[in-house]
Amino acid sequence: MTDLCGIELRHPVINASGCFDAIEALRVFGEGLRDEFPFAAYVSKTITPVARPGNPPPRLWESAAGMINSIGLPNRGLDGYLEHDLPVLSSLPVPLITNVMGSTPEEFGSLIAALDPLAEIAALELNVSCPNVATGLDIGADAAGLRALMRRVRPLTAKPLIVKLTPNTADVAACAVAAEEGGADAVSLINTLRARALAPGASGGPWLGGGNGGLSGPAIRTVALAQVASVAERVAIPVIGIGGVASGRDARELLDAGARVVAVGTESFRDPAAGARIAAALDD
Ligand code: RRO
Repeated sequence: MTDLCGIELRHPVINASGCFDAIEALRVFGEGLRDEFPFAAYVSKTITPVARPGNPPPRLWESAAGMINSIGLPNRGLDGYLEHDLPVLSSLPVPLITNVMGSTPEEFGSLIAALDPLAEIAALELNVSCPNVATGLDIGADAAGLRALMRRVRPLTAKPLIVKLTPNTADVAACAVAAEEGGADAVSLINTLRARALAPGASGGPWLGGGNGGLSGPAIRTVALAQVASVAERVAIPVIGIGGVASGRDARELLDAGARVVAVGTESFRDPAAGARIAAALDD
């Protein structure tokens, strides 16, 4: 058993937000998925107060050893999440972590206040690190912004608050310390690294409809390892290590660097059962 801020996990492998659509997976793989659910907790895709269509296509680019996305937070908004997603996600056989994002501390606060009474949500993850919208990034890239955010949201819930840090900052450990001092129960890192893919041909413009995007996959694993190690040295709260994990060995390296839990992101697109495979390999 792994303890993540009071939540009991049957192994230390969870999904990275946005990288495993459990509702779609249930439709494709059937109810049997519940018996062999690949993750020890389920983290939802980020929700925002109001529904968003997401960025224009193209939204993905395959890079060397990775992928650049500019999805742009498409989601049904809080009301749509409560009506359509939560009933299914809360029926999964693992604890549910709901990932939220606002463009101001007040917007984060309105989401947290609305979700706080819901017993089916075990923890909340604050996405202060999406590279694909102008807002959000600023809050998470700087310790002062994180302190202001935590001051606003911490009093609103007793649920565990996980702060998902951005790697696109000069001093990620300082941001982690600010989150911890503000009352965060855990930090998760890394989100994607800001990146750009160029359109093929002569135009030379960005390929992705949203302009820049976020790089994920094996290409960022060693960056994640360095950032997780530097954060784990500086905070006492649990660290969720994310970034290019594709094997038990990759997961073990993040755990050895100080992560309590690891999250699988891009690898789940290649192998939807990756979480179970990686958790089993950790036992070997
Ligand atoms: O939706 C996205 O474009 C997105 C999000 Br919310 C995020 O946190 N990280 C990312 O790479 N893409």
